[in-house]
Amino acid sequence: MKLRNQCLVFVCLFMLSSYSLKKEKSYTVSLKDVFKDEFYIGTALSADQIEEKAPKEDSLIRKEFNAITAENIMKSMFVHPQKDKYDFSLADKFVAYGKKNKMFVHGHTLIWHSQLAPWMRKIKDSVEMKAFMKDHINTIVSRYKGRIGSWDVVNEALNEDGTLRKSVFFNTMGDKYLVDAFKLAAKADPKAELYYNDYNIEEPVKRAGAINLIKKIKAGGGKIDGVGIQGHWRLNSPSLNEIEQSILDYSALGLKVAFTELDITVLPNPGDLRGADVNQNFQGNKKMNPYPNGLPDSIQNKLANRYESLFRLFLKHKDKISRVTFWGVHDGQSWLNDWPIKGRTNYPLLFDANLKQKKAYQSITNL
Ligand code: 9MR
Repeated sequence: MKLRNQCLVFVCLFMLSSYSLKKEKSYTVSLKDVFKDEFYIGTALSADQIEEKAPKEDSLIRKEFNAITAENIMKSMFVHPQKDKYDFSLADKFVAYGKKNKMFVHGHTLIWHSQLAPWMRKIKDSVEMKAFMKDHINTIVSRYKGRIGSWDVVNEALNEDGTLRKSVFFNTMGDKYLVDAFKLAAKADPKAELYYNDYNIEEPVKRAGAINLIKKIKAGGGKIDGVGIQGHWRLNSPSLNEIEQSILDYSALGLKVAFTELDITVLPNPGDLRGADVNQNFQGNKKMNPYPNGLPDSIQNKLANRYESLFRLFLKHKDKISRVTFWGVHDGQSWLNDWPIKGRTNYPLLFDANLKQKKAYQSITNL
């Protein structure tokens, strides 16, 4: 009898503990766990986040994401401010942060016309440019060999019509700089995955330009492993068809596809105002900043539906997609609060400015 009672107590305890475990599981759902068998779920980190300055943000980052990109601190002007001077203080912390938290670390970015140090803009000819690229790429990539899993080797080299941007790289070396950049990166870390990264390259005309560029790199003997579609998108565009066709087209070239800077603006864009003068000053114009005190439910729902349909598409092509990275952790830090108009309140991500999950978070994790 005593034994029977003991057994009963044991069974009850077991049932109770497995119930509370299950309950806990539903609380600890996270983006990275939900998609762990499909692709990495990444975020861009600000300098403060790399330095773990806000404990609440830090635990959210560690709970939700398994891949990181530095939003700014690895760009040329910060890591290579003068010809003979590199500054890796924050970049080292960024890479250590990823290692400590067992995250995939992505390097952004080696060759980009923007956020260059002033001295780089003065490079005049191909001899100087070649020497710069060799030193710059080799120094940075070798330093993190085996610790940075993939690199945006070249960022935003294309104009909207698919032609090559007249950057300081192009102006000094012609299109040869593209192949050279990929060769130099592969030499410095043969195992790192090398990406071409750009925005709007899901749109047909620019996509054709990107395909040409990738073919050119391959034909010249450069190693390129993937393409980064940035994904700075809107509620109604680009269409899912365009995005799907891009996934198919790029992977048909033998490349991995990553969505590298995903966010969705919910605010009007001066460019949408047909006939409006884009040079007009929209700052302080209430029409252009319609939700300063919170996002209405109707738009919150639209955002959730948009994210849901995007992730449905990503899941459909999970075999071709390596990573989906959001451009920031929460709405409060998004660059879209200041672009294309300064000082607005935008809502492009999955967590609001108080770090609360938005409906879009649920719509994705419920998939
Ligand atoms: O989010 C970045 C913002 O803080 C910087 O001010 C801006 C400077 O150009 O760069 C932003 O990030 C860009 C990224 O590095 C490349 N693709 C476009 C991103 C948004 O502008």
